[in-house]
Amino acid sequence: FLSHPQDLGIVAVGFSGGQGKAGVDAAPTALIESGLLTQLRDELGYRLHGHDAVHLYTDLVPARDPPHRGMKNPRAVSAVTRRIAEQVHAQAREGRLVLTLGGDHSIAIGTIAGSASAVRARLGRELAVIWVDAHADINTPETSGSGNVHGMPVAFLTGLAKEETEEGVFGWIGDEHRISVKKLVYIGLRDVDAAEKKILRENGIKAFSMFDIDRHGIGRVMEMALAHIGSDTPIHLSFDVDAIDPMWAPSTGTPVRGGLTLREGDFICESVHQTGSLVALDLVEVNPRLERDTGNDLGANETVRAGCSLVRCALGESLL
Ligand code: B3U
Ligand code: MN
Ligand code: MN
Repeated sequence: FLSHPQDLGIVAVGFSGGQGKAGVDAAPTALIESGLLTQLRDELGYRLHGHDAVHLYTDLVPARDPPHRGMKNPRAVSAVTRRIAEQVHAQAREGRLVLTLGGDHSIAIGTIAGSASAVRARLGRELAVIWVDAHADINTPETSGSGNVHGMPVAFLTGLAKEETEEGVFGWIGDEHRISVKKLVYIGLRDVDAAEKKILRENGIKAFSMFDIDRHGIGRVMEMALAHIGSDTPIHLSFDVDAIDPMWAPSTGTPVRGGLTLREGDFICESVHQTGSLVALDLVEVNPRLERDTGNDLGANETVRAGCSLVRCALGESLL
């Protein structure tokens, strides 16, 4: 699906407004300083585009941003994700693979909106999404207990949550930005709200929880996940680092024990790479500050290191 598969568009997003903990905005810089982009260029042979800036989008954050339908920072998240959608779309329209370094997971409203619309415009195809996460992130504003938009992106992207009018806060999201619930697959779930379980059930959404991974093994789960999407379908992989067990990735806003091993995470990425259908990749929720501030530099460094490994695996590092 990529006309320039060795060209990699980079969107580095220092944004934390989809949840309450500062520091997730420092992730792109931490990932880049640990050598990620240099490795992608020098070891994996990618030509990089858009890598010279870490976007903070401070111009888009309004001074006053009171809750809307219970959502916290609604205008900031909407404006930032709208800009991200434009950036990702512009890179994807060139036929490049797009790598977005977050940022909290609310930014996937922008990344997936941008790649879904680009895949439609360029190929006339529907985008499939593989969402790797401890959480389902499919609350609507009305079902969310926290009001944090990083727990809602999938609801907006599938149209399960909508604004009544185009003037509404997320009214810029149109049909061209949306994905089908049929082309969505979850992997790694283990902390899903009751209302989210109902949404998953009622919409027949394919989900592989940690239970399924223990039962079948990650190899079989990836076969089933990719079979559900169907071969010859462009894939957007949205990877929340909290899918990985806190043993390897503790420095994240909402760590949940009992997660993927580092190898299982890498294997997911390798399997998606192997399809040849990957068009975009997000790595989100790395928060290097959380463990650093409690004096655990190792925890922060290990989390950054895990994130780098996931990205390299998705981009073909393990190919012999
Ligand atoms: N489901 C809860 C918690 C949560 C979602 N995503 C994360 N945490 N990282 C919520 O706030 O919607
Ligand atoms: Mn998430
Ligand atoms: Mn999560």
